[in-house]
Amino acid sequence: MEVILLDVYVSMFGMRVRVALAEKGVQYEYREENLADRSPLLLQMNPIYKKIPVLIHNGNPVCESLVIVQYIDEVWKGDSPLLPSDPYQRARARFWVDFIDKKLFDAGRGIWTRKGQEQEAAKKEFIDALKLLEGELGDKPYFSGDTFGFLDLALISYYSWFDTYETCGSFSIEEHCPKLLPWAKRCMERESVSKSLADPKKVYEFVLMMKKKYGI
Ligand code: GS8
Repeated sequence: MEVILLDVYVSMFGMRVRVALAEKGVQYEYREENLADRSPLLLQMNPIYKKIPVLIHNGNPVCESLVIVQYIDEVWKGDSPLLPSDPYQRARARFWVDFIDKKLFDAGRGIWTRKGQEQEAAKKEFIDALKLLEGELGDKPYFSGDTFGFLDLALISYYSWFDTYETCGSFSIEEHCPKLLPWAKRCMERESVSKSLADPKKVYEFVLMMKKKYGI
C-alpha cells in the first residue's frame, strides 16, 4: 500500500491531513510542494484546482483537505473514528467545519494582507467566527465531547497561525476567546497534533516572505 502526500509545510489544509494520518498511524511519503513552481505530479494529480494537499493512495489522487480527512477516516477505520458515529452529531460537525472554511481562512488572510479599515474588518470577522466556534465548544474538552475528532482537527490547524494573526493584527485571541486556548493546548498534548502542526515561527517567516514578495 502506497501513500504519498503532496503538501506545503505551513498550510492549515495540509496540517489537517497530517493530523488525520498521524491519528490513524498511517505511514506515508511526504513531498513538499513549491506553489510558485508546482511539480508535474501535482498538476497531474489535481488538474482542477492545482492545490495542495493531495493524498495519493495506490496511485489514486484524493483532493480537498476535508474530503481527504473523511477518506482517511473511512479507509483506516481502526477503533477511533474521527467523525462522530451519530448522524446528527456528524451533520453538526460538518456544518461547523464548513463554517471554518467559509469564514476563517479569508478573514485570517485579510489580517495579514490588508491595512487600515479592511484589516480591522477582517479582524472583526475572524474574532466573531472564533467566538461562535468557542460557543459550540462550550465546556466540553473537545468539540464532539470527550474525544478528539473531525471538528477539532479542522480547527486546530489554524492554531499554528494564531501568533502570526496576532502579530500582524496587533490583538490577542485569548482576550476575546479565553476558552479556546485551553482547548488548543489540550489538542497539542496529542502527539498526532504536536508533530503535525507547523512551527508558528516558520508560519510567521512564511508570511513575512509573502509580504515582501507581493509588496504588502
Ligand atoms: C484549499 C486548499 C488550498 O487553498 C482544501 O484542501 O481544503 N479547499 C482546499 N491550498 C493552497 C495552499 S494553502 O493556502 C494552494 O494550494 N494554493 C495554490 C493556489 O491557490 O494557487
